[in-house]
Amino acid sequence: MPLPNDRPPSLAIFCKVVDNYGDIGICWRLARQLHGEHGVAVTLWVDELPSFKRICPGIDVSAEVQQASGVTVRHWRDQDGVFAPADIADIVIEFFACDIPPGYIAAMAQCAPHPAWLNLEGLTAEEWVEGCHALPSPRHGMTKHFFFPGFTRKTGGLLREAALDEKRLAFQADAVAMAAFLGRFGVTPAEVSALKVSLFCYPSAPVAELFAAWQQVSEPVVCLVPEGVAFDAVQGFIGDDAAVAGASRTRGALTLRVLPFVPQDDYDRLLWACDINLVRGEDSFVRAQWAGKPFLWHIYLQDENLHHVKLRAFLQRYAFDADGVIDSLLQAALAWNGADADALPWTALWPALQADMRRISARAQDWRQQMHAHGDLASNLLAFASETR
Ligand code: TRH
Repeated sequence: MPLPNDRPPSLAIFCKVVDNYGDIGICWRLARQLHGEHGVAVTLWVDELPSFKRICPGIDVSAEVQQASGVTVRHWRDQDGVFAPADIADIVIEFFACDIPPGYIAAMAQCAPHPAWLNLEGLTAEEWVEGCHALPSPRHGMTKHFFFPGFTRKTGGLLREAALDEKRLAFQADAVAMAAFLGRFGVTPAEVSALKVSLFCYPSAPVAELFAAWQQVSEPVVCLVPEGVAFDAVQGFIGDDAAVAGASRTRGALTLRVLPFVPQDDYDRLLWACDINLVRGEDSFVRAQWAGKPFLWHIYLQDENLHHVKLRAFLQRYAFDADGVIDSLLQAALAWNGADADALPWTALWPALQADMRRISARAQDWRQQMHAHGDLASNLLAFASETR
């Protein structure tokens, strides 16, 4: 972005935590990358620090202002602040259409030039996104632009750090490091060579049915689930002990291990170390795609089953290869999300999925390459901000 004295731009991200970890997860990932790779002076305004602390344990939940990985983190408490033009960043991002403070907008309007003002939207594979990405919208005498992440060249792409592949390949090439990482969660050497599945989903996923199916398979399955995820099904499987981090139970072919909720970078390592990843929401869904391993996505529930439309839009892009639709993957993905009224039981869906694992793996790797070609969201966003200012 061209600035008078060639200084890197400053950028403010406003994040309201609606629920869970995806809102802050995405904003934190973006903030870290913008600072670490592009030298941008980032201020991350976030209204809820305890959620932030779960994915970034160094966060002080009582601090008004703190530094984390070179990013200034400000506790966003109210809408009433008074700001001067000097307080305003060169690029202002409101995440998921959160309302940024009126005083901040008033000061933005006094800046010359006005800051680049972007509304960073949610990820969906639906086709209309291409038509809405980068659209301008006049506001308070300024222009706000919509910026959509996405799966095609006509969108902003997906968040991906420049060194991500290098880190993943180094980790996966080091069997000792990988076993030591898994060992931190109690995974034994014998379990390291079993089929390893990470589990992150919303409470509505048919987890108990999947556990029942896994108990009956011929080869051992080790399921690694962060504490609190699918709590009822996990507690039901664990039995009398509390389903807290460190708890585990083996029944039939399935060993279930409850993990602590790990920092964001360790969550990547978990995805890289597992053979299949069950992910959810937006950010873990994208990380599973960069991991390039087979995955099932549990989509965030929306009213009137709008999420089923979004799920199908993604599967239409993803669940096929040169030989056509990957039926086992499609069926399992729909059933996992309650989107198929005639779904087969998991005792049939899982073996079908496993039988196709080589094909599904190849598709995951292909897709990763395809997504790479669209650049990365942070770089795309900076380039766009520079054009609009
Ligand atoms: O937590 P999510 O369900 O988040 C969101 C929110 O619900 C949001 O409101 C909604 O808009 C969005 O989904 C679609 O799922 P998500 O997006 O995968 O975010 C989880 C974050 O937590 C992600 O950054 C990875 C991180 N994480 C860890 O750091 N450690 C862990 O142990 C786990 C399981 C996740």
